[in-house]
Formats: sequence, structure tokens, C-alpha cells
Amino acid sequence: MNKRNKTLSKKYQKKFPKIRIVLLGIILTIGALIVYGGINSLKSSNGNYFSSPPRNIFLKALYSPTHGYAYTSQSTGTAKILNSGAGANSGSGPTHGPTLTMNKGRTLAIHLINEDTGKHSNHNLNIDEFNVHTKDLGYFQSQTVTFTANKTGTFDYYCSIHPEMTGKLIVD
Ligand SMILES: [Cu+2]
Repeated sequence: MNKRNKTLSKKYQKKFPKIRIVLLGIILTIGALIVYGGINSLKSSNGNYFSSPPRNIFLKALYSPTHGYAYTSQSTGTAKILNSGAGANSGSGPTHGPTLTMNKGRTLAIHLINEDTGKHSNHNLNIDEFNVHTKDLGYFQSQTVTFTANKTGTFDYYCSIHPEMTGKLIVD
């Protein structure tokens, strides 16, 4: 090794000591894991990857003495809601949950929370055509289901525990 190479090698070692290389390796690994997890979380329940950010819908499952068990809208998010569910209907009897409208190809994230302060019953949410099924949520539990509206039509969402809990999803 000539003198010049020796100095270069020393300089190199100073600039990139082993510990830094190890740290860089760790950081790159963590970065790769984050990217992988991110991509995986973009996969919706019916197997499509999102091409655009999901639209968020917040639904509450609750019990009211006048309307019984029902879904109501917690916040409209960016999805269009044609009616506001319980409370919009006057009188008593079962009420329909908010009607959700979506353009085909968009991804929907439905956030369901059980706010059944009246009965503390379990609730779930299903849309068979899009393979959407939450678990049975206990009082104050919540779950988000995400799916891509990849076919047009009018679809029912419902709670399998309470037949009167239904609502419509329109994809056009
Ligand atoms: Cu229910």
C-alpha cells in the first residue's frame, strides 16, 4: 500500500466507521418494514389495492327507545349521505341507516363504533357483496372495514344480530 492509499483508507474509515454502517443497515431495514406494512395496509377486504385514498364513513350502532336498534351517521366524512338515519325519521318504529353513495372504483373505509348506551348489545356490520364483515363489537368497541366499490348497484349493509339494522350503499 502506498502512502496515498493508506491515507485514503484511513479517511474512509473515519468517514464510515463500522458502527455507522451497522446503524445505516438497521435504519434501512426499519424503513423497508414500514414501506411493506404501508403497502399491505392498502389492501382492501376484497383484494384490491387502493388507487386513491379511501373515503371515510363513521357509523354508530345504537339503541333508541323510539327507533330501536339502528345505525346512525357519526360524521359524513367525504362520502355523500342521502339521509341521516335515526332522528331523520319521525315517529317510532325501525329506521334505516344512512344511505351511502359511492362512485365505482373508489375505496371506502367504514368505521363502526358500538355506542349502544341503551342496551349494551353487540353489533356488527356486513356487506355480503364486498366481503365486508366486522366482528361482533361489544359496547364501545370499534372496527374499520375497508373495501373497494368495484361493482355498481344498490347493496344492503346490515347487522346480523338485529334484522332491523339495515342501510343502503349505492355504487354508481
Ligand atoms: Cu346490531
